[in-house]
Amino acid sequence: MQHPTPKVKSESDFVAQLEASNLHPLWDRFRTLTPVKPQAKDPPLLWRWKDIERFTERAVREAAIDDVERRALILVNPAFGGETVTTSNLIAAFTVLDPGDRARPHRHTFAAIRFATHAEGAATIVNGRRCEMHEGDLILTPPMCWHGHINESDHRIVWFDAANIPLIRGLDANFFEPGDPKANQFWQVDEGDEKLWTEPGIVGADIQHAPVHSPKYRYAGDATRRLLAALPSGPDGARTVRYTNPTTGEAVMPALDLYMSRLPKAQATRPKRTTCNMICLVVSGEGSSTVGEHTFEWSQHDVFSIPHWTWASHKAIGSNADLFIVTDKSAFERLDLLREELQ
Ligand code: 1HN
Repeated sequence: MQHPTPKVKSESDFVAQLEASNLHPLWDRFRTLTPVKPQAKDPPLLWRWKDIERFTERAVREAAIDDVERRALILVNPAFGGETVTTSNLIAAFTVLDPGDRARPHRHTFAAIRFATHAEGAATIVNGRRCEMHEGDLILTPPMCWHGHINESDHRIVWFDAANIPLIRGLDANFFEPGDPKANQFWQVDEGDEKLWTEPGIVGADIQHAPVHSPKYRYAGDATRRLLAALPSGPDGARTVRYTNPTTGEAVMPALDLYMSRLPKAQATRPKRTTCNMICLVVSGEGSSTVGEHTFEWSQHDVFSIPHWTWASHKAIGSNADLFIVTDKSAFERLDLLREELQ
């Protein structure tokens, strides 16, 4: 399907005169203004954990935590021409903290998350609640919630981060507030009100909460793994968990939406494409994915992107594989722009 060729051939001096008066003729711009379908700027890309890991040592030596806001290595697709973008609307990174490191408190309007890969002994404090970071735990830092990180273990810690910074920058809606790096009381908290949201299926009848994002900040890896083991397969052939706001059953945040898929071994999922964007972290297992015209083989802690409106199919090799998936799907739902197709 294409736009019809415009029948009007405008005199070029007319277009030039319009332009000089800050006017554009729609008939001349229609094709660029309204493409007939989404056209992702980026081809899909795979970042191998073993290539990232070799830089973590140097990052610790060269960037003292007290000199930097966050010690994160961001995954960038060169198709964005040097912009710090992983795929449209989203960025992913790995954060490195040495024993004793504290990443000072701050808050911002973009939404962010951490997923614990090698983070045993670390904690993220979110709005005065201490969230432990055991293997496979997900920690939300929703818009404008204060958060800081601490490594209280005797070993180096690495975790996976994701955020919707490119979306918020595109809207020019970013606000950022640094916290007080010397405020010791920030770190001296326990799980606090996180206790109100840990029991599945029950919530306090008289608890007030702002439903705009999840009031629960920590999603335990144990619980996710239990549910994945119990779930039937979905229409694409994978078993998929959506992380939800326990007060609404909807996505955890209005513009960042999170999933975990368990791929059965040796059976490719049905190819799917969607208008939203995805970043996949390989949590466990090995396998391959065909995304658009590219096929990637991946193993634990590799990361790959699925740009919007690009067919994607995944296959585990040997045994099951789990993919943690970061998307902007809830933003597309709210704008009534979500379209999905399954082959
Ligand atoms: C971020 O906001 C944090 O706030 C950590 O703790 C890592 C990596 C990329 C983009 C934003 C944080 C990040 C990040």
